[in-house]
Amino acid sequence: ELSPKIEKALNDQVEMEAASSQYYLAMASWSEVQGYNGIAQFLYRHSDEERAHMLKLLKFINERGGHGLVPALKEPTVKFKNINAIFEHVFSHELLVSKEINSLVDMCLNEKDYATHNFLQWYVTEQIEEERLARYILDKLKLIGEDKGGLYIFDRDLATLDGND
Ligand code: OFO
Repeated sequence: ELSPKIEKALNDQVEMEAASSQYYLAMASWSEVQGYNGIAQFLYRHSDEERAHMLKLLKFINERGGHGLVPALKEPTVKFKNINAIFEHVFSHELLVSKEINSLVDMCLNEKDYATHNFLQWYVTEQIEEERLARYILDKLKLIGEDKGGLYIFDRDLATLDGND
């Protein structure tokens, strides 16, 4: 059984994942409108992944005798300066998510909730991957600099880039 404290913390994380999904969706839509179709595809996929992260949490809460709550969400940022700004945003957002996951893990240990602690290991691993991917993309953008041809190729490559690259 989940303690009310852990249930509340997990529901807060449901909200964070749902908000992440919305952020990525807004970035995807902006990129598509600007003509960056490959980047948009990458971000649409990422938005779906965040929704999956949210669902996994919500179902776990229910399985453990709690109630997974569907949160109200604020409108995300919908306009961006450029592609670099998008991926800097992605990176700092993922660092924030990692921090939240870590404090959840910490709370589970303090509360001796080993079942939830075990469940959260999936998210710990996922965040390593998310940070790595965001860093990889920022490094590529640094290499590209102001080179328009480079950005064109980057956009094309992102259409098929996934977590395993
Ligand atoms: Fe981006 O990993 Fe969930 O939030």
